Amino acid sequence: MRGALTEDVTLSVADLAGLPRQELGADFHCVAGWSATGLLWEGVNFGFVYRTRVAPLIVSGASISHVVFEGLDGHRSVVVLEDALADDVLIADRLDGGPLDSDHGAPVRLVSPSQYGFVSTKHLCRIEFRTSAPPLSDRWSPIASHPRARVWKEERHRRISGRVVRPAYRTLIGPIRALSARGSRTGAT
Ligand SMILES: Nc1nc2c(c(=O)[nH]1)N[C@H]1C(S)=C(S)[C@@H](COP(=O)(O)O)O[C@H]1N2
Ligand SMILES: [Mo]
Repeated sequence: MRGALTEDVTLSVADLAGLPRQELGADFHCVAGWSATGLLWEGVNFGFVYRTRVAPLIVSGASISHVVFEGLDGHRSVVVLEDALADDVLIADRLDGGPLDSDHGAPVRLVSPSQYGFVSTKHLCRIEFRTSAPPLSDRWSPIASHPRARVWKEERHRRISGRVVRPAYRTLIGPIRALSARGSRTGAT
């Protein structure tokens, strides 16, 4: 973990096992229309880690606004600090009673079930704490992801309303599921 901190913090998988554990029953919604229901996640509350390990190291006068979660495959999610500190945001290492498998983000992943799936970075390897929004690296795209991505507000995309794309995504659920089952996430953002 790094960013606007006086020093880097390293948290190993073993460290996580020793922190207060949280169980979280939740549904999970991909922005492209499919959902997984009734999941039981287990891990450490992100807010707990932030308050106990990160906050004491924030550079004096700095105010963290965004957190960037990075996966071993290069996937990145940018989360507004307020969203990251919600009660239901976990650094998870277990799902449905067993260790996370590689399909679902082993060894540890972020889980933020109130936000669309792309926020929940799998294979988490690095967390960066920022004092402003990182520059948008996306090429211009009509389906650029929404900065808050709150499911209850259907914040799927930055530029188009979630309700408008919903019917199109519905027709894609079948094909995307088939691709996902083969281990490819192409198009399934
Ligand atoms: N590292 C990494 N994390 C990722 C992704 C990814 O491609 N790489 N895809 C995201 C998207 S778009 C979704 S919907 C969920 C899917 O989680 P699952 O594979 O456990 O169903 O993971 C998210 N986290
Ligand atoms: Mo997704």
